[in-house]
Amino acid sequence: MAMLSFEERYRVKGGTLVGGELFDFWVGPFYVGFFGVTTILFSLVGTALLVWGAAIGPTWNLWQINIAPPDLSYGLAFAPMNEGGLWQVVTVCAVGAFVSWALRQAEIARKLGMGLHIPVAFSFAVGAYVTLVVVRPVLLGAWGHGFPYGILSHLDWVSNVGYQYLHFHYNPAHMIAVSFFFTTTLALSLHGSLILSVTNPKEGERVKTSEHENTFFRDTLGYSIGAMGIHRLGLFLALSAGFFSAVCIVISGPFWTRGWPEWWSWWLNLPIWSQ
Ligand code: UQ1
Repeated sequence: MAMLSFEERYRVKGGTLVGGELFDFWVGPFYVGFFGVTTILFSLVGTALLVWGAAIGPTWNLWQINIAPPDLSYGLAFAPMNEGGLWQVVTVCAVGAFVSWALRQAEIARKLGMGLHIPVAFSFAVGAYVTLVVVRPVLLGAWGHGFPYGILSHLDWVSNVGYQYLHFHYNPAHMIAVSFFFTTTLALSLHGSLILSVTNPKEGERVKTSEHENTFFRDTLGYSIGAMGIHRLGLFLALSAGFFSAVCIVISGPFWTRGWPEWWSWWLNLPIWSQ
């Protein structure tokens, strides 16, 4: 893509967290920076290891390729490469690449004098992944509790772990996470449709303003959250969805080992039901 004329103005020096001016340059449209270099290195090594894992494995069928974590008997030790060690190194590469990507976002935001909202938001997604493959396995005492890297295999893992707790939909944090996911889609569909409805007038008509946006929701609901408010609400809903997803899996095992339906016996055990 050709460099846009206004990009020159934003290609300012500084804002780096590591490396000073050494990596403070662009390649085509992409800002590099120290963390651009580390992102590329971790991604290339991680991807190459996944391909190698597929090559020494039984299939090239994209759906069935599986890079599994070590057996539970290895605990938190290093495993041989062909017995889960590959999964361990790939996990290091993935965490390295994701954290590098967040820090590159932070450097670009600092360079442009913006808030750090984007790297903070992305960190919630990274946090959810790290909860699955590092925090929960460490709390349970074995890397074997991480999920396998494969399309069908990771689906099987989710299904199996879900059934270990009999009925995962009874997990209260899972309920909260699902509610936040649905509410996020509600908020974005309301916001997206509202913005398109005011900015796509019929031929010859004027684009409508925020007065129309506010009035629509005051007429409909008696309340408008406002142009800034809807974005704050959207960010809160989306981050909460990711956060409670991480909570719902990290409490399964480390803090609750029985079926999730049984957790609700606290309700039946309330003293108000006894005579
Ligand atoms: C809203 O009130 C609002 O302010 C004008 C928007 O901003 C453009 C919106 O996108 C939406 C969806 C709403 C309505 C949301 C609530 C929570 C009342």
